[in-house]
Amino acid sequence: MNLVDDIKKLKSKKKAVILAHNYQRPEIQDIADFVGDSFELSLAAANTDASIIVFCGVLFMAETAKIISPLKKVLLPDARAGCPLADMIKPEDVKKLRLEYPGAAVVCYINTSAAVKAECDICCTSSSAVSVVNSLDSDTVIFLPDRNLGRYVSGLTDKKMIIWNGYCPTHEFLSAEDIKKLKKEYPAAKFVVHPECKEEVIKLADEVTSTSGILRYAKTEKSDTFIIGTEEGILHRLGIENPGKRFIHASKYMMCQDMKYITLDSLYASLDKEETEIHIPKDISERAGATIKRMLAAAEKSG
Ligand code: CIZ
Repeated sequence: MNLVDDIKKLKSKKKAVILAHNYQRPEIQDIADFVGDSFELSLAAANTDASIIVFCGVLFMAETAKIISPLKKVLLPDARAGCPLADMIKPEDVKKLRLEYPGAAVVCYINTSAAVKAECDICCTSSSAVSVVNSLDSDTVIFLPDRNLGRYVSGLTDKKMIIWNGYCPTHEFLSAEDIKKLKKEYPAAKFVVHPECKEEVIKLADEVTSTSGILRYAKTEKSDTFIIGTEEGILHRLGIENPGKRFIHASKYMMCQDMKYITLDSLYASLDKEETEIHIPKDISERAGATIKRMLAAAEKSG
């Protein structure tokens, strides 16, 4: 017997479902029932009959799944798997911003804690950020916590944007110099980048999009070589879904340690002991849920 078989057995015995983010280790993606971005995974969690969801991702993602499916048991296999970007803003910061900019709408990126989401008006993902901001009645928008995504959105809206100064350390690593070098080496390659990257990098891109957008772009774009500007985990799925195409990772430093805490060992232990269970106080869960539901309503409206 090996660990993969043991996990599969335990999963079916406990009627659990395993969800893995696009940035997870290859072996975790391979054993998962669904692989996707945080929002796709939360929807998968809501649509499953399984009563136990093992969320192989980071804390804010597991929290989002729990908010959407409060009656299900949501497990995060390694309690250390956090998000430095999400940790760059606290609920008190949002309260202060509201006092400073009365009347401004508050938009939070999905990379925020449940407690921060509870203080905001509407949530967004990297793929819905522009349409969410443009859907608001208010002329002034507070956008948090990612400064790079905020700056990117500000170029595609007439709203006055107040942008929190947070950033994802993994995406911040990538420089324009790295890309210029790679473009020289692979002149025919398309460069596709995540909007959490710096402005100087985004300016060089052929396409700026979320992880699910990167996966779609690689499938539909005619080119056979791509430079990928996001966390390395996505290269596994890109390779599987696009035989014959070549994917060059933009920087070996774009590796999220938090995502990599989850291993086959910690996944097995999590299923076995049913740890670490996500608990969110009812009041926070309800208010954060309303923030997420407003994003869904905005997406439905914009088609
Ligand atoms: O929402 C996600 O999963 C994140 C953090 C990034 C993305 O673009 O998918």
